[in-house]
Amino acid sequence: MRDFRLYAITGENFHPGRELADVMEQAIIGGADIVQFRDKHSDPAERLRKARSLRELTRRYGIPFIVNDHIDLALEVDADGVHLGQGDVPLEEARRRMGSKIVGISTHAIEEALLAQEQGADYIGAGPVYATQTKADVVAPVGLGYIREVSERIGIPFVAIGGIKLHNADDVIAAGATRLCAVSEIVGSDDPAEACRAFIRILDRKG
Ligand code: 3NM
Repeated sequence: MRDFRLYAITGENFHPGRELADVMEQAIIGGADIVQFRDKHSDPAERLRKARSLRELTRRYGIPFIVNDHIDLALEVDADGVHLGQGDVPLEEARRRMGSKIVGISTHAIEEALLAQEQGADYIGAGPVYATQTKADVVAPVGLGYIREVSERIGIPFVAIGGIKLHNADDVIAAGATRLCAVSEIVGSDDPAEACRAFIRILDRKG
């Protein structure tokens, strides 16, 4: 897959009154170079409408579009890939259905990361690095130690996620992350473009 640095995930209830695609367009303008549609609450029709609008948006900007969990939806809107949780569809089944498209998976322990790599994931999420309010029933924070471990032992791309903010991004990068993912710090911001620019400045400083 094409590499990326700043992974923006949609949030629910973070942008009242703002259209989802407009918020994500601001994120892209600021430097987000991959977008995931994560939606746990919309009804199917609303979910399809949002997914279509984000597909159109990401295509216009030429960046990958990933759908969380819903393989049918990913295929229906011709997304570039799907992102799985540990409790979702098994990775091998997702691979079968997605073919050469991107399949990513969240991991919270090195055993999960090694298995994902062995099973052919294109990338993994590594987290939650810090406590997060954004994901319900997420495991306890894994801390920077997990980022260090993944950076040393995993060969496929990994993106750090969970409680990543502008004020702690430097520490996450120092632990070995070269790709960051944030939900609330981007879509919860009054100015998602500026939040992304600030993340990119931090990523640029690295090294
Ligand atoms: N996945 P925020 S943490 C969607 O650890 C998600 O797998 C996680 O939101 C994982 O940037 C998380 O607002 C939520 O903390 C991240």
